[in-house]
Amino acid sequence: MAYFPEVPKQIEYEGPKTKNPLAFRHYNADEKIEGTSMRDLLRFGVAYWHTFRGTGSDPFGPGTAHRPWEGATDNAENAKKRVEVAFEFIEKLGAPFYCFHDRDVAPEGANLKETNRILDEVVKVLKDHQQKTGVKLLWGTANLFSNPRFMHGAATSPNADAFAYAAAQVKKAIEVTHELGGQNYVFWGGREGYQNLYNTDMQRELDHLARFMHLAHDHAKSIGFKGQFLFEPKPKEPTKHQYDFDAAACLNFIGRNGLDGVVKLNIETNHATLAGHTMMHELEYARIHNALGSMDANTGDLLLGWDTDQFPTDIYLTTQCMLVILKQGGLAPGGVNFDAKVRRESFEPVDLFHAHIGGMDAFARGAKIAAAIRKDGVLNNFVKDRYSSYDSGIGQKIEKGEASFADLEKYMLDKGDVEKNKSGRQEMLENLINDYL
Ligand code: XUL
Ligand code: CO
Repeated sequence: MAYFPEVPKQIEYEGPKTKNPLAFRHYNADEKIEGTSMRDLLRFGVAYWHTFRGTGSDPFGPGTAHRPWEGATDNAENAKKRVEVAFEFIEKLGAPFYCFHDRDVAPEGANLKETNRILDEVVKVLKDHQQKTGVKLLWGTANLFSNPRFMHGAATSPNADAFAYAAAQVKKAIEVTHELGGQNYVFWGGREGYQNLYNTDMQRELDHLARFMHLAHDHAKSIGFKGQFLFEPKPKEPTKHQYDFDAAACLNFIGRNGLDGVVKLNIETNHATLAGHTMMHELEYARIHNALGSMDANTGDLLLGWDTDQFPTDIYLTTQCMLVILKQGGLAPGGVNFDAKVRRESFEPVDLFHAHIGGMDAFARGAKIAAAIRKDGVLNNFVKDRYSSYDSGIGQKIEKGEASFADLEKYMLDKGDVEKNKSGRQEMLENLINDYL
């Protein structure tokens, strides 16, 4: 059965001149960038929650999305049928990966036991489709935020029962991620944060969150799950203050709680900008700490201050992302997951294709541009030269730890003043980047 009859069997690469909206202009899976195929460099993932569960609802009205395959009830049968829809979509698009929360793929039952049983049923179908299509699971995660039991949070809830339920749920989610060959497991805070410090013991909540992660890691080890754990920063929404605020806050949490090397980061564009950072900043901050694991690709809106999760189309943005990703030599075992949703007004199934094709092309183009910039070495050479005063003389001594404050004082007393500063040439470099677009 074809759920997307107006879409050909395979979205093909037709090159930049094509007028076909259901074709790639830049994403050419086998074409190599810096020696790696685009398929293996970009490792695109489709987000089950937005693409197959998104309804287009907003606080002012119910969903608008026209999804003819959806039944009226959210039961196991529907969930299994939806897997067929999902895999038809992913296969036609040619994305190698998908990502899900437990509750995206399977609904809750009357109690935890039944919920787990339904999940197992759906996981069988997912596994079957993965085998048939070759589509792989980039990461799994657990939804610890939608059900009212998590009204105060999950691992950071003041209610120990909520912690226990969340633990049981994550245990199961790691197990099914393992069963499906998932290459990573994501922790996004959900409601792990607070609205008001008058009613919050921040110390205990943070300790509980650390305990939770260690327990998750212990369990992963005990079942032989070798996937990478990823923590996903986000500063606000749904709580006023999320504990996983940004890359720096997450890395501080990871380092302070003995989770170094155990947990890396999944960086999301709209979360970066909500935290007052550029995406490039967040990616680079994670990279220099050896913690850049994966990314959730999307974009916010300059005029709107919330998590709009739009598909990325801005070539500057994707070029900046790819400059960092290429510097790291790729994201594997992570990837580029489109944590993005079509607008409420784009309600037809084919809009899901237009959105993903645009996002994939934007990243492919950004990758080519970033590779060209790197090939010419202009930025690299400029930065290298800018710091060259540390390559010899007093700078080298500072970096090697061979100069004390007294030595530096003597050096400056002898010299009298700073010799010369060089221009940062910001505008020249910005012009130069435009040459490559
Ligand atoms: C929420 C968000 C999540 C995570 C996974 O803003 O980004 O969908 O990516 O829980
Ligand atoms: Co995300």
